[in-house]
Amino acid sequence: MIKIGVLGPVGSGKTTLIEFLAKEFIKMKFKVGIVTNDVVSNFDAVRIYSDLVLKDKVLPKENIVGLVTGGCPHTAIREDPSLNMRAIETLSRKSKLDIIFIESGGDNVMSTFSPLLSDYSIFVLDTSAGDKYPRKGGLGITQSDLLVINKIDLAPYVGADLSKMREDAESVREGKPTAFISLRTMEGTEELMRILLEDLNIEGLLGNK
Ligand SMILES: Nc1nc2c(ncn2[C@@H]2O[C@H](COP(=O)(O)OP(=O)(O)O)[C@@H](O)[C@H]2O)c(=O)[nH]1
Ligand SMILES: [Mg+2]
Repeated sequence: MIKIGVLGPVGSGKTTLIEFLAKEFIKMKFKVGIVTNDVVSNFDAVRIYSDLVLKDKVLPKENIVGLVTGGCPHTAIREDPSLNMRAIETLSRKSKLDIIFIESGGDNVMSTFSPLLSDYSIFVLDTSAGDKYPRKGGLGITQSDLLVINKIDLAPYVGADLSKMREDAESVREGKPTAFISLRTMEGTEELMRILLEDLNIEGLLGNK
Protein backbone atom coordinates (compact mmCIF):
# COMPACT_ATOMS: atom_id res chain seq x y z
CA MET A 1 0.00 0.00 0.00
CA ILE A 2 1.26 3.47 -0.90
CA LYS A 3 0.40 6.55 1.16
CA ILE A 4 0.42 9.77 -0.84
CA GLY A 5 0.47 13.00 1.17
CA VAL A 6 -0.95 16.08 -0.56
CA LEU A 7 -0.15 19.47 0.94
CA GLY A 8 0.08 23.13 -0.02
CA PRO A 9 -1.71 26.45 0.62
CA VAL A 10 -5.48 26.64 1.15
CA GLY A 11 -7.26 26.88 -2.20
CA SER A 12 -4.36 25.70 -4.39
CA GLY A 13 -6.35 22.67 -5.58
CA LYS A 14 -5.45 19.79 -3.22
CA THR A 15 -8.97 18.36 -2.99
CA THR A 16 -9.55 18.80 -6.73
CA LEU A 17 -6.23 17.04 -7.43
CA ILE A 18 -7.06 14.15 -5.09
CA GLU A 19 -10.45 13.71 -6.78
CA PHE A 20 -8.77 13.62 -10.19
CA LEU A 21 -6.03 11.21 -9.11
CA ALA A 22 -8.43 8.96 -7.21
CA LYS A 23 -10.56 8.60 -10.35
CA GLU A 24 -7.49 7.87 -12.51
CA PHE A 25 -6.22 5.18 -10.12
CA ILE A 26 -9.69 3.67 -9.66
CA LYS A 27 -9.93 3.38 -13.47
CA MET A 28 -6.69 1.38 -13.31
CA LYS A 29 -8.41 -0.97 -10.81
CA PHE A 30 -6.59 0.22 -7.71
CA LYS A 31 -8.44 0.35 -4.40
CA VAL A 32 -8.26 3.91 -3.14
CA GLY A 33 -8.85 5.46 0.29
CA ILE A 34 -8.86 9.17 1.20
CA VAL A 35 -8.20 10.95 4.51
CA THR A 36 -8.91 14.67 4.62
CA ASN A 37 -7.70 17.07 7.29
CA ASP A 38 -9.72 20.20 7.93
CA VAL A 39 -9.13 22.49 10.87
CA VAL A 40 -12.71 23.18 11.94
CA SER A 41 -15.00 21.55 9.37
CA ASN A 42 -15.55 18.37 7.42
CA PHE A 43 -15.88 20.37 4.24
CA ASP A 44 -13.47 18.44 1.98
CA ALA A 45 -14.63 14.98 3.06
CA VAL A 46 -18.25 15.99 2.40
CA ARG A 47 -17.30 17.34 -1.03
CA ILE A 48 -15.40 14.15 -1.96
CA TYR A 49 -18.31 12.06 -0.66
CA SER A 50 -20.74 14.04 -2.79
CA ASP A 51 -18.52 13.90 -5.95
CA LEU A 52 -16.99 10.42 -5.88
CA VAL A 53 -19.57 8.45 -3.87
CA LEU A 54 -22.91 10.03 -4.76
CA LYS A 55 -22.32 11.57 -8.21
CA ASP A 56 -19.66 9.43 -9.93
CA LYS A 57 -20.31 6.31 -7.81
CA VAL A 58 -16.68 5.20 -8.04
CA LEU A 59 -15.78 5.08 -4.34
CA PRO A 60 -17.48 3.28 -1.42
CA LYS A 61 -18.36 5.76 1.32
CA GLU A 62 -16.37 3.80 3.92
CA ASN A 63 -13.18 4.61 1.97
CA ILE A 64 -13.26 8.28 3.08
CA VAL A 65 -12.34 9.58 6.52
CA GLY A 66 -12.74 13.29 7.29
CA LEU A 67 -10.63 14.49 10.22
CA VAL A 68 -11.36 17.71 12.06
CA THR A 69 -7.97 18.48 13.53
CA GLY A 70 -8.97 21.51 15.58
CA GLY A 71 -5.48 23.06 15.61
CA CYS A 72 -2.53 23.99 13.46
CA PRO A 73 -2.68 21.84 10.31
CA HIS A 74 1.06 21.07 10.41
CA THR A 75 0.79 19.50 13.83
CA ALA A 76 -1.60 16.81 12.60
CA ILE A 77 0.58 15.79 9.66
CA ARG A 78 4.02 16.13 11.21
CA GLU A 79 4.49 16.71 14.95
CA ASP A 80 1.69 14.44 16.14
CA PRO A 81 0.41 12.29 13.27
CA SER A 82 -1.47 9.90 15.60
CA LEU A 83 -4.96 11.01 14.50
CA ASN A 84 -4.06 10.44 10.84
CA MET A 85 -2.36 7.14 11.60
CA ARG A 86 -5.49 5.96 13.34
CA ALA A 87 -7.56 7.03 10.30
CA ILE A 88 -5.26 5.05 7.98
CA GLU A 89 -5.56 2.01 10.27
CA THR A 90 -9.35 2.32 10.29
CA LEU A 91 -9.47 2.53 6.48
CA SER A 92 -7.09 -0.39 6.03
CA ARG A 93 -9.03 -2.59 8.46
CA LYS A 94 -12.23 -2.23 6.43
CA SER A 95 -10.71 -3.25 3.09
CA LYS A 96 -7.34 -3.95 1.53
CA LEU A 97 -6.37 -0.67 -0.10
CA ASP A 98 -3.61 -0.04 -2.67
CA ILE A 99 -3.36 3.75 -2.38
CA ILE A 100 -4.36 6.15 0.40
CA PHE A 101 -4.38 9.91 -0.20
CA ILE A 102 -3.95 12.16 2.83
CA GLU A 103 -4.87 15.80 2.34
CA SER A 104 -3.38 18.33 4.70
CA GLY A 105 -5.55 21.11 6.09
CA GLY A 106 -3.59 23.87 4.30
CA ASP A 107 0.02 24.83 4.61
CA ASN A 108 2.78 27.34 4.21
CA VAL A 109 5.96 26.70 2.22
CA MET A 110 7.75 25.00 5.15
CA SER A 111 5.24 22.23 5.68
CA THR A 112 6.17 18.57 5.28
CA PHE A 113 4.56 15.23 6.11
CA SER A 114 5.84 12.87 8.80
CA PRO A 115 7.41 9.86 7.04
CA LEU A 116 4.97 7.76 9.12
CA LEU A 117 2.07 9.23 7.10
CA SER A 118 3.38 9.59 3.60
CA ASP A 119 5.57 7.51 1.29
CA TYR A 120 5.29 10.10 -1.48
CA SER A 121 4.43 13.77 -1.06
CA ILE A 122 2.86 16.19 -3.52
CA PHE A 123 3.06 19.92 -2.78
CA VAL A 124 0.37 21.85 -4.67
CA LEU A 125 0.83 25.53 -5.54
CA ASP A 126 -1.25 27.53 -7.95
CA THR A 127 -0.57 30.48 -10.22
CA SER A 128 -3.31 32.74 -8.89
CA ALA A 129 -1.00 34.41 -6.36
CA GLY A 130 1.47 35.26 -9.13
CA ASP A 131 4.75 33.56 -9.96
CA LYS A 132 6.71 34.22 -6.75
CA TYR A 133 6.14 30.94 -4.88
CA PRO A 134 8.73 28.54 -6.37
CA ARG A 135 11.42 31.20 -5.96
CA LYS A 136 10.60 31.49 -2.25
CA GLY A 137 11.71 27.91 -1.65
CA GLY A 138 10.92 26.38 1.75
CA LEU A 139 10.97 22.71 2.70
CA GLY A 140 7.59 21.82 1.19
CA ILE A 141 8.55 23.26 -2.18
CA THR A 142 12.11 21.99 -2.26
CA GLN A 143 11.72 18.56 -0.59
CA SER A 144 8.35 17.25 -1.81
CA ASP A 145 8.63 14.30 -4.20
CA LEU A 146 6.48 16.14 -6.74
CA LEU A 147 5.67 19.84 -7.01
CA VAL A 148 2.39 20.53 -8.80
CA ILE A 149 1.76 24.04 -10.08
CA ASN A 150 -1.96 24.13 -10.66
CA LYS A 151 -4.38 26.61 -12.30
CA ILE A 152 -2.12 27.44 -15.24
CA ASP A 153 -5.35 28.58 -16.95
CA LEU A 154 -5.36 31.56 -14.55
CA ALA A 155 -1.72 32.59 -15.13
CA PRO A 156 -2.48 35.24 -17.81
CA TYR A 157 -5.00 36.98 -15.54
CA VAL A 158 -2.45 37.63 -12.81
CA GLY A 159 0.57 38.04 -15.05
CA ALA A 160 2.26 34.88 -13.73
CA ASP A 161 5.20 33.96 -15.93
CA LEU A 162 5.12 30.15 -16.25
CA SER A 163 8.58 29.87 -17.79
CA LYS A 164 10.00 31.84 -14.85
CA MET A 165 8.15 29.52 -12.45
CA ARG A 166 9.59 26.49 -14.23
CA GLU A 167 13.12 27.92 -14.09
CA ASP A 168 12.80 28.74 -10.37
CA ALA A 169 11.29 25.34 -9.55
CA GLU A 170 14.07 23.56 -11.41
CA SER A 171 16.73 25.52 -9.63
CA VAL A 172 15.36 24.97 -6.08
CA ARG A 173 14.30 21.32 -6.56
CA GLU A 174 17.57 19.92 -7.85
CA GLY A 175 16.19 17.41 -10.33
CA LYS A 176 12.96 16.44 -8.56
CA PRO A 177 9.92 16.77 -10.85
CA THR A 178 7.48 19.67 -11.20
CA ALA A 179 4.19 19.36 -13.13
CA PHE A 180 2.33 22.37 -14.53
CA ILE A 181 -1.38 21.61 -14.80
CA SER A 182 -4.87 22.98 -14.92
CA LEU A 183 -7.55 20.90 -13.26
CA ARG A 184 -10.08 23.12 -15.04
CA THR A 185 -8.87 22.61 -18.65
CA MET A 186 -6.95 19.37 -17.83
CA GLU A 187 -3.86 20.71 -19.61
CA GLY A 188 -0.72 18.99 -18.33
CA THR A 189 -2.54 16.17 -16.54
CA GLU A 190 -1.18 13.49 -18.91
CA GLU A 191 2.37 14.52 -18.09
CA LEU A 192 1.43 14.56 -14.38
CA MET A 193 0.18 10.96 -14.62
CA ARG A 194 3.30 9.91 -16.52
CA ILE A 195 5.52 11.29 -13.73
CA LEU A 196 3.42 9.66 -11.02
CA LEU A 197 3.22 6.25 -12.65
CA GLU A 198 6.97 6.23 -13.07
CA ASP A 199 7.79 7.53 -9.56
CA LEU A 200 5.34 5.23 -7.78
CA ASN A 201 6.57 2.15 -9.62
CA ILE A 202 3.02 1.31 -10.57
CA GLU A 203 4.13 -1.78 -12.50
CA GLY A 204 5.47 -3.17 -9.22
CA LEU A 205 2.21 -2.32 -7.44
CA LEU A 206 0.20 -3.97 -10.18
CA GLY A 207 2.44 -7.02 -9.93
CA ASN A 208 1.57 -7.33 -6.21
CA LYS A 209 -2.16 -7.27 -6.83
N1 LIG B 1 -9.49 28.00 -12.66
C1 LIG B 1 -9.13 26.92 -11.96
N2 LIG B 1 -9.72 26.66 -10.79
C2 LIG B 1 -9.33 25.54 -10.10
C3 LIG B 1 -8.33 24.66 -10.60
N3 LIG B 1 -8.16 23.66 -9.69
C4 LIG B 1 -9.01 23.91 -8.68
N4 LIG B 1 -9.72 25.04 -8.92
C5 LIG B 1 -10.74 25.67 -8.05
O1 LIG B 1 -10.05 26.27 -6.95
C6 LIG B 1 -10.84 26.19 -5.77
C7 LIG B 1 -10.05 25.57 -4.62
O2 LIG B 1 -9.76 24.21 -4.94
P1 LIG B 1 -9.63 23.10 -3.83
O3 LIG B 1 -9.32 21.81 -4.51
O4 LIG B 1 -10.79 23.13 -2.90
O5 LIG B 1 -8.33 23.62 -3.03
P2 LIG B 1 -7.69 23.11 -1.64
O6 LIG B 1 -8.09 24.10 -0.59
O7 LIG B 1 -6.20 23.16 -1.89
O8 LIG B 1 -8.18 21.73 -1.38
C8 LIG B 1 -12.07 25.39 -6.14
O9 LIG B 1 -13.11 26.33 -6.38
C9 LIG B 1 -11.69 24.67 -7.41
O10 LIG B 1 -12.78 24.42 -8.27
C10 LIG B 1 -7.72 24.98 -11.85
O11 LIG B 1 -6.83 24.29 -12.38
N5 LIG B 1 -8.16 26.13 -12.48
MG1 LIG C 1 -9.09 20.90 0.29
